[in-house]
Amino acid sequence: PFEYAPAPESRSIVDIKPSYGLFVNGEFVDGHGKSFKTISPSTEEVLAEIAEADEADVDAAVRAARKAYDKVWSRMPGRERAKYLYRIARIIQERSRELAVLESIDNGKPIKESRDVDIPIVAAHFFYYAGWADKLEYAGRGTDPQPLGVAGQIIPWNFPLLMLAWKIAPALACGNTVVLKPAETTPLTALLFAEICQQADLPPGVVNIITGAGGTGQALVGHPGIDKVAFTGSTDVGKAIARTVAGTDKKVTLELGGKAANIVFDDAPLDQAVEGIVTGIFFNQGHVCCAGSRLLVQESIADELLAKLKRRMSTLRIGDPLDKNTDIGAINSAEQLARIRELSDIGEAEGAGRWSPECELPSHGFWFPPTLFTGVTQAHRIAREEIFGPVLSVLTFRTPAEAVEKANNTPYGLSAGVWTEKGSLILHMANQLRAGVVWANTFNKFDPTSPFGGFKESGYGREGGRHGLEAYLK
Ligand code: TXE
Repeated sequence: PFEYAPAPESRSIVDIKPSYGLFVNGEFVDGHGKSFKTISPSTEEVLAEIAEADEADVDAAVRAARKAYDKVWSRMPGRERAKYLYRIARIIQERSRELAVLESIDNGKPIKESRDVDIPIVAAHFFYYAGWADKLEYAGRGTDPQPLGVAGQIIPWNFPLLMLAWKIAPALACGNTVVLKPAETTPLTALLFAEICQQADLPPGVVNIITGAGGTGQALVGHPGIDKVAFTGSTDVGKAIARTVAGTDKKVTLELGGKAANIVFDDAPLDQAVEGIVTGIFFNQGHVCCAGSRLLVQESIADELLAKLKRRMSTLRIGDPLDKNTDIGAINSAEQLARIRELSDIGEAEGAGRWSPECELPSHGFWFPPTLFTGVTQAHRIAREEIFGPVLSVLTFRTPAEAVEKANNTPYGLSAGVWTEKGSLILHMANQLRAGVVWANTFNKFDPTSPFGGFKESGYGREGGRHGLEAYLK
């Protein structure tokens, strides 16, 4: 328990409407389908009624995007498209407090993360890709790359606005138009982004936001009018999407689950490593596809490292996402909480040692304490399956070869972390680890210039950086 300090960015600065329609062709319109409620995971309070797009709504959005593509956006010189992206980036900066508070309310993440990490990186993505828009000399000339057309984009709930930025900024820079579906538990910042598009005078139809659950996503993926599917979410849904588009000429990029190893060697600076381990698994409640959910620690330092880690975990503050001191916020949904509980109970039943610091959890909302499992073996389900919560599984190793073997012993391959003072060992590990990102002496660092994406069942295609443009050009 700790003293709550209300954030200056308090609830009062956001204007949540009682209900929201769909954003199609530059306007908010009523959906033909049913509606659903979005709730605050930290209080279980109903925030708003959200339209659920049906097939006719999806069709209207795709048609609007096609028209905008054919008539306006793909014909516009890159330097003009850049102006819109810069304008959006600046409005995001101007409205960043509002966006951060809304994100924390709808998602449950701590305000210091939405305010200092998510929203600044969102703006940075629009600035970065704005810079590319006039460097792509396509516009039908010669052999230069062309935009794909209309992109159908489906995003998850863990970084609602950041995933939107990863998808929309490069697509627009390249001259595509988009229909984006946010996750059903976190639609509010995407709908505020729609308002920002209006404020930026973005031509109607260039960005369309349709809300709904898996059925809406399925209708979007299956619509014959889209040229590209960009998906971030679970591996199961990613595989279903790949099956749906098989045999069509739709391009696909998939960013799926992970089970990253955070590997600590005996010469590592231990205090720094402890910070990296904590960031790796407790940042955003562990709702991170590249979370360092498996700690691989060299046997000779395991006891010392775990003692330090437990002390550090005991200082983590869990509670109100709008409190600027909060380190761990709410679990995003009752379903996700049930999944985390189930896998944690399985971990215990399979014989791993479970530990959490003493902490008082709020009486309303969805909460899970920071949790450590020791004595985990590779056979344990908590060592193999993505938990997507604040749960760390600890395994040990003796040699670098054993660390590589254990780290790679997973169907996933999104990221990994290495902690050692030896530069040669870092390079060796980076070459051996089958992961799209390998961080050295840091973890969960993101930058718009740097490509991100998976090996193996973590998906294919890259987002971010110059490589992120390839996903939106032919
Ligand atoms: O994901 P879904 P869920 C993992 C994580 C989590 C698990 C389940 O392990 O515990 O997935 O989460 C839309 N066709 N990740 O159930 O269902 C859905 O509406 C088209 C990892 O929330 O994949 C939402 O917008 N779309 C991950 C989006 O897909 C469909 C982030 C993601 O939801 C659809 C999230 C369908 N058939 C979860 N079904 C990461 N890679 O970061 C659902 N959707």
